[in-house]
Amino acid sequence: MEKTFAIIKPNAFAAGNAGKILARIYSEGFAVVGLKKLYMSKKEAEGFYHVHKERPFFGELTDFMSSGPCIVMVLEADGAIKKWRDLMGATNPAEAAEGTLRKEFGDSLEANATHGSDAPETAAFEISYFFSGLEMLM
Ligand code: FUP
Repeated sequence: MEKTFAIIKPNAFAAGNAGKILARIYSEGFAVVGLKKLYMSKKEAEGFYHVHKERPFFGELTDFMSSGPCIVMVLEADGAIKKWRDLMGATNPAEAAEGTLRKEFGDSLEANATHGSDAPETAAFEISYFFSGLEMLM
């Protein structure tokens, strides 16, 4: 079994779509091994997205991620990293396929409803950034 890190981003949380997204997570067969609501500070968002710090959109992206509460999660499944990225769809909701979360709940490239780790190394960093071992006991 593989673990990945996921976020229900501030736009999806504020729109009241967290329940629908969680229902999809369960119906697609993920185990939710960690879950909490938090309201990231700007500094916390900058630390999370540090790999993008030289990119032109870093300031706006971290403003958005610290603009309201979100739900952070650790999901487990066979091939969880790819499985979750497939369920999310393309980064830009305008390009995401029918049936994907970003197509249904995304508002823009930045406010694209969900986040998911893109590789085992990023999953390990992102999980440890938000969760302790105690918070993932099953
Ligand atoms: P993804 O792995 O699908 O989340 O996409 P990226 O790592 O390419 O992008 C990270 C975050 O930056 C996404 F939430 C989308 C956002 N982004 C922008 O806001 N503007 C851009 O031009 C590109 C990405």
